Amino acid sequence: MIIVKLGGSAVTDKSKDFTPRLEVIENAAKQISSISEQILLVHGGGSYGHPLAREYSLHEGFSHSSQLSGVSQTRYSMTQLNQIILSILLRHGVKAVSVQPSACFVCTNKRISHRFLEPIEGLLTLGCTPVLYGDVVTDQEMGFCILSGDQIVSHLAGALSPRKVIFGLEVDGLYTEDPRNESARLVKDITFADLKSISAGEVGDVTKGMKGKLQEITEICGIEVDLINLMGEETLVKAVSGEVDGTRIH
Ligand code: IP8
Repeated sequence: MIIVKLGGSAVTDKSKDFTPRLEVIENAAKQISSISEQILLVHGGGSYGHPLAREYSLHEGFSHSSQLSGVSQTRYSMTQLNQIILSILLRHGVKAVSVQPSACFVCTNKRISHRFLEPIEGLLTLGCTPVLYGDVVTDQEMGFCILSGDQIVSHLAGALSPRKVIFGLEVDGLYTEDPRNESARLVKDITFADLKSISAGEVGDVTKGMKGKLQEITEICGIEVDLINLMGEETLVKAVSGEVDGTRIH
């Protein structure tokens, strides 16, 4: 089994609220439909999750009842993105089944502390492709919090021991520094121990962008993690077959 994260910056246009990148989702779905190995999918929030979460300060937990409308709207919005992705996967013949993360995970101070994985395990046993996403979940200390798709991936990697984990991004992989800097170089191969040497940015997302992603990847230690560009042709299929066109972390 392989866990694949469809990054929110890749599957949505982050410059326009509530705008999916249909061609990127199509490209991913087409590749997923051609992979015979079992896949568990998790997608990020992009412009369906982060602007609302920021507007209502959902990442800071409950402080005022005015935030509750933000909880409802963000949940609703993430479900809409999830349905768009599901509809494209189904059209490509993938046996995709949506799983609501806020019904499977509870956090304490923003980290998963309780989980109910039987529905996910059951779907995998049947041969289905569970599709989870970053969500607003109950937090036993903070009332609620934002649970990133990346934390879901690292948690499920620990619980379900996939053969590998693939993060699909809107850039080619991990860079030595912010890829917008001219001096940034793509890292093709790196060990978990050397990840500390990478200075990643945390701008944009309520879940800390690439910096947050690297923190979660560090937790996966022991299972190969590949970072690929989701816009690239066949990058997902190639990573599954071991030909990583991006960054391989081991
Ligand atoms: O894009 C965040 O998930 P991520 C989800 O995987 C929300 O960090 C609701 C902002």
